[in-house]
Amino acid sequence: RSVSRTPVLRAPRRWAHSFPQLNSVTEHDLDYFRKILPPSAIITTLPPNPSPESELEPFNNDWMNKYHGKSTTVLKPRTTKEVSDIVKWCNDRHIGIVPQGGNTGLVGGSVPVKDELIISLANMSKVRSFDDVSGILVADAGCILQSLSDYLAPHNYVFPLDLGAKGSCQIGGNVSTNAGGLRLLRYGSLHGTVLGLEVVLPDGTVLDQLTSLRKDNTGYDLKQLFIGSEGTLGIVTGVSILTAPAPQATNNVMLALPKFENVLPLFKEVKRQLSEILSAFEFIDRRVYDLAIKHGQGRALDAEETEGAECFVLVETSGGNREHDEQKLNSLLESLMEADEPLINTGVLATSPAQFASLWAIREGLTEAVSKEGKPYKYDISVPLQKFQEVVDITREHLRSEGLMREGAVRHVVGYGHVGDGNLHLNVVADAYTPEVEAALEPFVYELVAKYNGSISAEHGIGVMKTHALHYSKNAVSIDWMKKIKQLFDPNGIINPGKVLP
Ligand code: FAD
Ligand code: 2HG
Ligand code: ZN
Repeated sequence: RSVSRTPVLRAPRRWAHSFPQLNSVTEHDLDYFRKILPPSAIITTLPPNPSPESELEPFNNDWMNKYHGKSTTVLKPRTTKEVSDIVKWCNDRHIGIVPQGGNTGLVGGSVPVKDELIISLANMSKVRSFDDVSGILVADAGCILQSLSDYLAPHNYVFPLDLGAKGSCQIGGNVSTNAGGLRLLRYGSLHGTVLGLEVVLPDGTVLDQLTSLRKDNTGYDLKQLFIGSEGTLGIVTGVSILTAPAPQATNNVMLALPKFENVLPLFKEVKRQLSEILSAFEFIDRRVYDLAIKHGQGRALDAEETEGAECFVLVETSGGNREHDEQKLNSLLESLMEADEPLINTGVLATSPAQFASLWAIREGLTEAVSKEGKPYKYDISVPLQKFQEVVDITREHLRSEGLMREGAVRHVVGYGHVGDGNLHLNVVADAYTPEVEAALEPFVYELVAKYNGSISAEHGIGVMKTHALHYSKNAVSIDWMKKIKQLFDPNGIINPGKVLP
């Protein structure tokens, strides 16, 4: 395979980092928090009764253990009123706040930069209402995604969002990151499915936009500002969302491809033949497939079946009639296998619920597999589909030319992602997070993305990881208006300081 020339590096345009002047939480603040919260909702290392540091650790360190905060205090309010009282106090006292959901974010947005107060939504986890005619669900922001899916199942509805972190991530965190996930191809983004939000603004005011209307053209759609703003404009406390009728039949098949070049013609053919029942089309390169198997994510396909495969595609169908869907899928497989120049080596069709789950486990387990293998540098990018493999190969070649593809530095460069959404997850698995590896990767990867007119964040967000690189995907006028919006909502800069904006 030919590897294109590496792009010419330009010096990164860095904005001065604008972390506001903020105060630390004191015993005086705790006296106030104790008036509104029970002892079980406060974890603090401050006197007079300090909790052990270990209790704060899961809140101060992110999922990858890459970003580390130094917060002394975590509060777990139970109601919107309690959130509002805490935020108002912090705004008056200029105390920084980090809103935290399941802490599964992958860009360091959910942990403090310094010693900001952490407000965890974990104690706000009730379903407020569900209408089984419209499918509209209203829930507290701290509801865990999996528990919402479980709640909907007996009503024959599904949540329009699904992702590997579903066992820990919260709907408030999903909305705040505008999470994409595995069902976006079918149900679209949260910008479309979220109908209303309840948000505590940085001065403590409760913005109640928790409507359950499908249509509402009454001026500015304020809720959209909070979807994907990563907790920098307010704390989401309630979410109203349109869920979908559960499909009557779901099937999946893992396709092994001899070469990457077949992915796009395959995508075209799969879309043409499966049309309305296609619900996922996920790309997995060979190296990351092998890591998934090595680290026990899903059951390995037959070695013979995967021999010579350069990559894999997981296709899922969701439809209304099992017989009809299976017929479509079978005839797709037949036509693919019988073509003069087959696009696939083989396809493994799930024939039982356990096999269906196991095929998904391979895909959903990739993130965990790379984390078990080493320290992953994650680049969650939008690039033209035909460039997916090129980006992975160029990055590997670049690291090789820098002398970093070796033991003690970088172990693997892998790619996987949501083909249907044009979203590649480029993961560079290193032995450790080091300035040397980071300097080789950044701005190299961002320059590459810019060359393809892509986005430096397709779904994980900017967090603290990419604030300095925002300009690769947003022009100066856009960044200027983002700053004005931040200033308008949060003039004291207390909510999630140091995140998103340069
Ligand atoms: P957190 O990590 O706690 O927070 C994320 C950001 O949102 C932070 O900036 C935080 O301050 C803010 N925030 C959290 N809750 C609130 C709130 N109530 N109000 C205001 N701000 C808030 N992401 C995808 O898009 N697609 C995927 O397929 C996907 N798969 C993943 C798989 C794994 C195994 C892991 C570990 C992560 C994955 N992610 C994925 C990333 C992550 O799960 C999502 O970003 C998720 O939406 C974060 O939710 P959370 O509750 O964990 O939020
Ligand atoms: C996924 O699609 C998630 O699995 C995580 O967005 C991607 O691990 C990653 O880089
Ligand atoms: Zn993803």
